[in-house]
Amino acid sequence: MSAHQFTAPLIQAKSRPPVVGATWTLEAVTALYNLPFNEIMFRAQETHRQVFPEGDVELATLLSIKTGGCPEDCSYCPQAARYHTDVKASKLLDLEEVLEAAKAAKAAGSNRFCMGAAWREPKDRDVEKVVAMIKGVKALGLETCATLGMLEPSQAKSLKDAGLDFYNHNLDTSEDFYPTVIQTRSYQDRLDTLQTVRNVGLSVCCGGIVGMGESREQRVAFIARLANLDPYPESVPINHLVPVAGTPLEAQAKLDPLEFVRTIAVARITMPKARVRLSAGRQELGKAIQAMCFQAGANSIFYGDQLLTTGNPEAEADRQLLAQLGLKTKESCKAEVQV
Ligand code: SAM
Ligand code: DTB
Ligand code: SF4
Repeated sequence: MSAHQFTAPLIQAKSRPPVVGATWTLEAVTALYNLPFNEIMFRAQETHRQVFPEGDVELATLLSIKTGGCPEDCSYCPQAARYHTDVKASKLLDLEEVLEAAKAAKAAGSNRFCMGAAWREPKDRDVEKVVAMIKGVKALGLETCATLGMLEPSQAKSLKDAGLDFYNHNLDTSEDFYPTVIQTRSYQDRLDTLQTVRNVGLSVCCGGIVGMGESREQRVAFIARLANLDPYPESVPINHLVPVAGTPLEAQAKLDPLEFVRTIAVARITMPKARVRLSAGRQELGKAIQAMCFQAGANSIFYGDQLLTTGNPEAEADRQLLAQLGLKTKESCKAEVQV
């Protein structure tokens, strides 16, 4: 076969536009998951290149502003008070500590600073303190994100007025698998907070965890649910379960890494304009699987040596990986434009 014959069908397929504004049926998402591996990777790349031609990677740094002691029962979470893990509960950090961490994140090249608290829901006096943190972090020139649990409308409004850009609140899995993982709140509680957050004009960061023992069908339903949110989230963190000793999921069998890559690809195809973030569990994936995830359309990572309580690749290792793969960061792209 000549080179010309070989490239012709690829050029034809490349013109397929990203699917926007569609309702994703379970059948359509199942069909994507079932594609031959090279085909799903090709389609994810096709979508990714059309929507993000610069191919940059967003760097988000996480800080646990209130660790442990959480009253919820999320089976995966080392911060739930009822499980006996190595996590020590601590009180809300001071403003100065948060701003020091944000300055360090900015100096290391982060785009976004995400503040996470192990709360079921914040009290109004907690929100006041987080408002001061958001204002301080914004003043440093970073995008801000917070994940504080369920919110009342007035609390969401206070956060928005303080300059918060994103609120992270995950659906975590499919509606039918959810009660096997969490009993202290319902799927509808999560959807209600997401609506509250949208109503005040905040951008939504919403994703979940794979590898908790859910079936392929349940992963399909989870991704379809995210993609059918109207509008779908601007940021989609896909966490790989980190099985933490002392949690009910500590001995969960590991998901096949290629199934994780497929999940990233399906998220990219069904939510073309979202930043799809490789989140918890990235350290355990290794370089080759991470590289495949970037090929599958992931374009955001948590950057910094620590997530909330679990480990993350060292920032230097990430810089080397991105350089090895020839991937630019969002900050470096911005700098090029400004020159
Ligand atoms: N308490 C708030 C809440 O639940 O929305 C915010 C913090 S919570 C730790 C944020 C997210 O971290 C969870 O929704 C879950 O997706 C992820 N997460 C927590 N523990 C994890 C683990 N062991 N492995 C993977 N992801 C995890
Ligand atoms: C998200 O989906 N992943 C991040 C962020 N949102 C807040 C949290 C991951 C936490 C992993 C477990 C830990 O480090 O405690
Ligand atoms: Fe609490 Fe959030 Fe952990 Fe659930 S995931 S136990 S709500 S900190």
